[in-house]
Amino acid sequence: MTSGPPEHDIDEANLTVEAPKRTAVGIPAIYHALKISLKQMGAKRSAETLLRVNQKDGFDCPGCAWPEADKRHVAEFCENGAKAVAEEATVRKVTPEFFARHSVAELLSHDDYWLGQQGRLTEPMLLEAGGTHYRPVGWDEAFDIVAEELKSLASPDEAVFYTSGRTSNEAAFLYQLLVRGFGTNNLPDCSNMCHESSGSALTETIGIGKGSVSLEDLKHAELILIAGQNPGTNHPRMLTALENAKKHGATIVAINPLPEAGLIRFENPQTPRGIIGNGTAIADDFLQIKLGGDQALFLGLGKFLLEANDDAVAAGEEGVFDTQFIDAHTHGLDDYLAELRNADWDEIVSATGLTRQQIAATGRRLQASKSTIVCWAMGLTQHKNSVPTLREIVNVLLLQGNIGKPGAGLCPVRGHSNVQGDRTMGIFERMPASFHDTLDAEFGFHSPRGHGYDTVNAIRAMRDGTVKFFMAMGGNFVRATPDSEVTEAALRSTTMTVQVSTKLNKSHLITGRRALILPTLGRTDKDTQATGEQRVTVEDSMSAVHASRGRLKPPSEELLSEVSIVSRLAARLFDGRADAPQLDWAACEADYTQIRKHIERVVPGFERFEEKIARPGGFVLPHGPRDGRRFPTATGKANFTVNELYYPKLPAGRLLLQTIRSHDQFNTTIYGTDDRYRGIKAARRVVMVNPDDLAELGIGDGETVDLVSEFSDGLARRAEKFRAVAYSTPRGCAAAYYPETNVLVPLDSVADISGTPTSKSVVIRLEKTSNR
Ligand SMILES: Nc1nc2c(c(=O)[nH]1)N[C@H]1C(S)=C(S)[C@@H](COP(=O)(O)OP(=O)(O)OC[C@H]3O[C@@H](n4cnc5c(=O)[nH]c(N)nc54)[C@H](O)[C@@H]3O)O[C@H]1N2
Ligand SMILES: Nc1nc2c(c(=O)[nH]1)N[C@H]1C(S)=C(S)[C@@H](COP(=O)(O)OP(=O)(O)OC[C@H]3O[C@@H](n4cnc5c(=O)[nH]c(N)nc54)[C@H](O)[C@@H]3O)O[C@H]1N2
Ligand SMILES: [Mo]
Repeated sequence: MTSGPPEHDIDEANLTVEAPKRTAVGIPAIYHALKISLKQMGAKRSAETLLRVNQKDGFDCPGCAWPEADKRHVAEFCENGAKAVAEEATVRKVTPEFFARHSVAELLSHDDYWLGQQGRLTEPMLLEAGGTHYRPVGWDEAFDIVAEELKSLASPDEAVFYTSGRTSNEAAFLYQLLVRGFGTNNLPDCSNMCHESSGSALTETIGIGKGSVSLEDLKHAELILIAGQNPGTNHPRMLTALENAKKHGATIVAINPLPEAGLIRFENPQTPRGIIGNGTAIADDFLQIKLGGDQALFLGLGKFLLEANDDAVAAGEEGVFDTQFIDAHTHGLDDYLAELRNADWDEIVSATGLTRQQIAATGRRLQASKSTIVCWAMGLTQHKNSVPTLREIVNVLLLQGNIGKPGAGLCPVRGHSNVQGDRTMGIFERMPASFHDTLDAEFGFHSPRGHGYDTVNAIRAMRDGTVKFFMAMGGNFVRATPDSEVTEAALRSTTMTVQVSTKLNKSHLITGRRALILPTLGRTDKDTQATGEQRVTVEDSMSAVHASRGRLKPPSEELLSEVSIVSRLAARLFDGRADAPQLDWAACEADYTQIRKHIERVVPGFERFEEKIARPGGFVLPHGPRDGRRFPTATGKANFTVNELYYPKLPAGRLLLQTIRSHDQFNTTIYGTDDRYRGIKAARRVVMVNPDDLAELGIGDGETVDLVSEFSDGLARRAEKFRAVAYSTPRGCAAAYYPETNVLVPLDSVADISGTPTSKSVVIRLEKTSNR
């Protein structure tokens, strides 16, 4: 039934390449989900678990942040949700004996797949200075070690506290309080590498960094543009929503350098038709855009609408713009229109790699649509010009009044299941003054006001010796971050690294002088405290907050919840200090409703929190633009913006590399070795390249090459031994998987304004491996 972990690392020699699939999901998806789940959990635990994913009395799927539909299917799970659950609910265990058997050096020789597949962490472990092996350590001793280390720092700003996006609202709220009580705003999070560009662009233009649509809106949209997102793999349940939208007559346009399977055609395993039929064709049009060309595309779409508007007005017809909306709710139209008039079609065409006809066809769809939604993910947020790109999207939607009306709006599709909620709770290196004021009043202390480090600045600060202590609430910092070699050296130069984790990963092995692993409960685990079983809350991509309760017996009696870990550390660290936040940490640990009472008083939108999460499906947080076309920006209106056109320009013989997820991974967690929809099997070190580029570079399909990154700092960053695979992608644009390629992403190559690493545009050259 269940089977043990893999004995070997991935053998890249086993690579096979098949034709990419044209359809996503369907029966093979359920089959694959069950196969993985049976191996990790066995039949009984599989049934107990999978049937409770995203159900109203169950737990929130630890996978992506796509919202749950009101009318739930018996099993509201998808293949990748099932994999995420199996990964966490596995019966495999990493015990103290495991650490006694394997030295840190030996573990480090294994790949991410092997490490993650070993099972759940079961006991707190300590790596002493100069030690070769982790040894078990009691919780009390572990907290003492951390508290003493923190107290020994010359300044609280010498510490950074990272958060990944699975942490519950309750744990996140206490964690940021702990950190601010300690005296720093150094709270980088995975969002800095993810949707930070969305937050930056939306806060400035519409006054709130969150999406403005609901599932209901998607159902009633006339036009949906999906740009820079691969939902078939990363948000499979979104395909059900898109299928529904199609049933209601929506037109869907996919904008992507790669013809991703789910965007083309979708078979819904939850409906009989999906099982027997050919599925629903999702995209009506596919714009195979060049990497980084979306700013130019949306500029072109705005220009198209302006020209159509001019024509209509000249002919005495009704214009294309929603002038009522523009007059009442926006600011800056004239400057924007001047930008559009100045824009050059030839430049737009060459920046996008699309034809003028293709852009005009999408323009006509926009013109005809009374309600348009734009969805996006990492393909738009991880470029140098990501913030300007997203501002241009806002511009286009504002022209037609597509914000704050049914069936229309902005839809950034979030990654981690509670990454949006963590932000709402204050996990951010620069929260607004209003948050600090309320926090200080609630807890009778003075929180620091200076901005803290985001992820990239935290790495720089460790590298430069200004930060000496690193703690992570989940995640896998060393693998998720750019410039792996620089980041590894930065972490190694610290005096202590502390990882609160569920599963073994490389961040436990690339450590400061001393290191601690603090194992914790996951979403699926039952969380029992002094007053009984606890539930937590999470917020999805559409601002809906709901409760989540794990049901499974935790993998070890030794595990503490994230809330317990934070509370006990805080009690140790503050130990009666008069200037610390005034809070009964033990009472919060014993009863999470106490934490929710504080959240209710500090975070806007959480009034009657406990009562509202008792309702099935929870509640939706307020959102000015969505709820009433209220735009809390500096101008009090939605802002049109003017953005200098930027797009990547490649030197001859070079490629622009985007680093993406395969179908068998969740970020740095590798579930398996296949990227089924793209036809890549049994290996991960592949680089997908346009066949004409391969021919021009004199590289054969299947040949082994090194990827060499070229950046202005002149450093040679190299990822060795990748197989070149001919693939449908625009000329000059290549793709390979993350995290194997993070070594190529220069630390200083970040998006303007948001500081997000440019993981989707890395200039590389290919060198035949044998030539070295
Ligand atoms: N199963 C699974 N689910 C996940 C995750 C996972 O790893 N596995 N990760 C979660 C997280 S944290 C996140 S943030 C999301 C990520 O979800 P996605 O953003 O879908 O993930 P990526 O694999 O990075 O894919 C980026 C997509 O954008 C396209 N793209 C790249 N550059 C451009 C561009 O310049 N323009 C356009 N138009 N398109 C471009 C790529 O071809 C690809 O289709 O998924 C979440 N859900
Ligand atoms: N090159 C490149 N780099 C990227 C990206 C890219 O597209 N390309 N994408 C970026 C994006 S969008 C993101 S979001 C980041 C992801 O960055 P992270 O969030 O840091 O990475 P994950 O791989 O999601 O973290 C997995 C680890 O989290 C721990 N974990 C899982 N569940 C829990 C839990 O409930 N509690 C606790 N305490 N720990 C838990 C496990 O130990 C597991 O090993 O990576 C970024 N890096
Ligand atoms: Mo993400």
